[in-house]
Amino acid sequence: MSNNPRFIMLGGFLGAGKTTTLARLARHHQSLGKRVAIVTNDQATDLVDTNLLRSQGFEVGEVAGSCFCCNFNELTRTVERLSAEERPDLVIAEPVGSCTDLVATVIRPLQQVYAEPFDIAPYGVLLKPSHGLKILRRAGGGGFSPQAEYIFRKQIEEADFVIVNRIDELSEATIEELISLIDVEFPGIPCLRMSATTGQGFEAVCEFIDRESDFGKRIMDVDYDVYAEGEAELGWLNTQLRLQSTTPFALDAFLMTLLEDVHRGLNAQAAEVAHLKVIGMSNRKFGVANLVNSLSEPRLSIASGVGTTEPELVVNARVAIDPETLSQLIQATLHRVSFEFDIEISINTLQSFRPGRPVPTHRLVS
Ligand SMILES: Nc1nc2c(ncn2[C@@H]2O[C@H](COP(=O)(O)OP(=O)(O)O)[C@@H](O)[C@H]2O)c(=O)[nH]1
Ligand SMILES: [Mg+2]
Repeated sequence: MSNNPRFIMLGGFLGAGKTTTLARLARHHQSLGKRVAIVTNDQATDLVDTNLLRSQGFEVGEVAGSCFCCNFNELTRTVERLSAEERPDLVIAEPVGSCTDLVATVIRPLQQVYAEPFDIAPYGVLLKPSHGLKILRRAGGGGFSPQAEYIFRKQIEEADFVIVNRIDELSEATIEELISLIDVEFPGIPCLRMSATTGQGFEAVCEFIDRESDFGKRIMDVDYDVYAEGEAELGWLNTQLRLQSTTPFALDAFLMTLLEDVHRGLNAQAAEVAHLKVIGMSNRKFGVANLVNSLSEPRLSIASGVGTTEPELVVNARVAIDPETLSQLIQATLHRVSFEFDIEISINTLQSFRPGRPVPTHRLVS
């Protein structure tokens, strides 16, 4: 292996398990004595993932305001900031889950334009089984428009390898079906299976990521009109707020009640959830709840176990619904649940929008 920092990017749809996987990957490499820096990315500030990874003790730089591909220079500046004091051995990057064409707009430019050399790892894409099954079966009812499904497919097409995640929740028959659906539509792309939460299959993923070969070359045709329409189908919301109560309340119960109520509200409007997540933080303790599709239920992925009086919350929602409706629904639910828990709420920041048309800084197709 060269002495240049290794650049590992893990793609995949919203809620596929990217953050969970890269936290595991970062811990794994730290345990081998490596210095790891993580870069997160979003269309706006106040990211649950950044707060979550920092709460877990990782060094994290955030590229906020647009995706890596459209803000390539901010990606490289962020990596340079993370390298200012001590050069990392590894930079692990998580792109926005509605992005594709990342080989041409991030990996190739890192190799061909950026002056600092990186040792580029194979580009892995996590497959989200719940939406993946519906989309790849082409049976309809996937919850998203054909344009959003186009993005889902393009994400797989450019992967050096695909990881079917969440196998702890899948039967052997379903795993086999997913792998054969991928093989039929994207022949030749190696397909691994993993559970980012239990760690099953993780070792094989690490082995693949460590491979040295001519990776990051799967350049493809992309119709940017369809891509832009697919991204714009999603309503995006990021908000950061503070809760205040005179007596301690159970933070985890608040997070779950909030997501359950938002879920009910979105189901009433038949709005498909791509990813809805919330982190609550209080005195270095934190809890996280997630919902990754409309048919499942919210989960407390990390329990804080605390009673608290003044936690900070960050909520991120990516849902196939008009952003103004999403914003009103989430604000109304926040107020209702706070009232139920007898808590004062102050919303510090709130941004809600549809992602704009992707206009990459670079697009290298040769
Ligand atoms: N059961 C199960 N849940 C998972 C797995 N990987 C991720 N999750 C959960 O799925 C949700 C979304 O994961 P996250 O890593 O945030 O996805 P991202 O949007 O791709 O970064 C969280 O609640 C995770 O705890 C897995 O392998 N098995
Ligand atoms: Mg994430």
